Amino acid sequence: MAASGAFYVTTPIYYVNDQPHIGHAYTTLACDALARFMRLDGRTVRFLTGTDEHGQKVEKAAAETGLDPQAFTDKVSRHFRDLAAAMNFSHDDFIRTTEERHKVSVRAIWQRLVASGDIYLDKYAGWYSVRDEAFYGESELVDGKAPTGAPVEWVEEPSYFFRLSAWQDRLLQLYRERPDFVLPATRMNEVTSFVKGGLQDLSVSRTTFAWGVPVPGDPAHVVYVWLDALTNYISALGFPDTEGELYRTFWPADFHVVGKDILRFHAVYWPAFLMSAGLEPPRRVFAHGWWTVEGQKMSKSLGNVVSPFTLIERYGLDQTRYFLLREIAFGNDGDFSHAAMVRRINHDLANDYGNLAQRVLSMIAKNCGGSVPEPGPLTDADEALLEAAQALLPKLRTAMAEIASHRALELIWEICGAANRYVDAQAPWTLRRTDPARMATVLWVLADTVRRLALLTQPYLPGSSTRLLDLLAIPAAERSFAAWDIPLRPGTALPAPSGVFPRHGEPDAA
Ligand code: ME8
Repeated sequence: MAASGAFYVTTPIYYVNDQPHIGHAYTTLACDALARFMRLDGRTVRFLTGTDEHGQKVEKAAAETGLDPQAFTDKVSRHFRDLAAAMNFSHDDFIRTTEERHKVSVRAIWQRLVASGDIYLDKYAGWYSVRDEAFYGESELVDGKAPTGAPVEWVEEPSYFFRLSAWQDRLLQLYRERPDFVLPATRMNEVTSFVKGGLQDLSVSRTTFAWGVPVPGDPAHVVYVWLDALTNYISALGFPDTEGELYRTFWPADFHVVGKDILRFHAVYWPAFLMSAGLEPPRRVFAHGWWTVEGQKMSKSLGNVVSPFTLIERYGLDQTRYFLLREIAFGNDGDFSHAAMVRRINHDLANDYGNLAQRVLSMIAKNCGGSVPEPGPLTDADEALLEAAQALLPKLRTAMAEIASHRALELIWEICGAANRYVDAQAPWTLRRTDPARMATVLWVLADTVRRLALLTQPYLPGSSTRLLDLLAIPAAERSFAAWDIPLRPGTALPAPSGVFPRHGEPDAA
């Protein structure tokens, strides 16, 4: 069992056949927000991402560029690391399946599957989609294509099989015992009915190409890329050393976060492999939805692939993070459009949050000698705002337990709205002349509310939240959730205020 307080979250490892796009950025961003939240909340977090570098799809992409697969994967994998840096991801480890530590782990899990009697040699004859790196039965094809729309080719070759059929009952038992094994709940139903429909044994080796981990004892075969890839989640914890610190602390993973396209691999095949290998299955798999772009499927052939690098350059980093996390409910599908992005930047970030902080900080700079004002007795309106802000943290904990960053942001913005209404109602600019002591109280209430908002926006908008906390002179030791109830100290000198969320110049409407 994972040690109490430990929290392990993983992203899919991305194929290095192509450039990263917003879909890839999105999954890792969701995990980043979750990892940052849990760290701020005092958990010992391990956050893993990486690249999936073996298999026919990558071998083919390498051949098309004229590079050998290793040189090609070195090059493309770098783009994913660059993306992680550009997006300010806080991963603790980045695994590549071409690393020796991973190959050792793949060989070890293979041997465990052999030892458990679940591997046998036979012959595969059927359809294969290189794009999906998946086998399809005749009855699954739709108009001669994979159900995903990917082209398929006929494959006939000697192959090792994994006795997946033998794991049907154990899988159904796992789903019964842990109804939140797959989230959202609708996805759990999909998985359960797929398994109830009956499981075929799974081909787990290939012989018609060489770019992979050779099967121990039979190097004519390479391990099927999905068995290879899934194992990354434990390779990165030092498997096969199950007594090592990392494995003991972090396995089983709290969340494997994936797109809905690869749920079956994570919720059916992976727990079956693990149970067969005598290892614990992960705690939960979250399958999120799909981004389209201006109403269309994102694809190279349509030429509408959105690059996260371009978004960051055009709109700003935290603006991009905010849009992706807020625009769609985590789990649902959603649409990217520039108009929607500009609306979010100007309305939510510039008008609501940025303007609140800027108004409060500049009034304090001008009217309170540039230091945190001293509050007097509190009115009902003051108490109401302070209490509403105080109540945010437990609500966010509930939302983030299901990776609902969109909900967390909605809740934060509700308080932002309440604070803006409070400023208007209290009119501190009038109090400046009529009742300066009352003005000081109002500005203190507001500044402490901004402190709480900035503490809570750290997981989602890390750079901007740090700037806001700097503007409030919050010491480094008081930026975790442990400092939630340590209020702003009157008299603390504040730096000169500056705007944190500029408006975007382009028009809102496309
Ligand atoms: O499947 N909307 O890698 P991959 C949302 N190597 N998310 C999207 C998306 C979109 N339009 N497009 C991609 C693989 N994604 C395997 C995984 S894991 C052991 C091996 C995200 O490069 C989403 O998370 O095809 C999806 O599951 C993943 O990218 C697929 O990445």
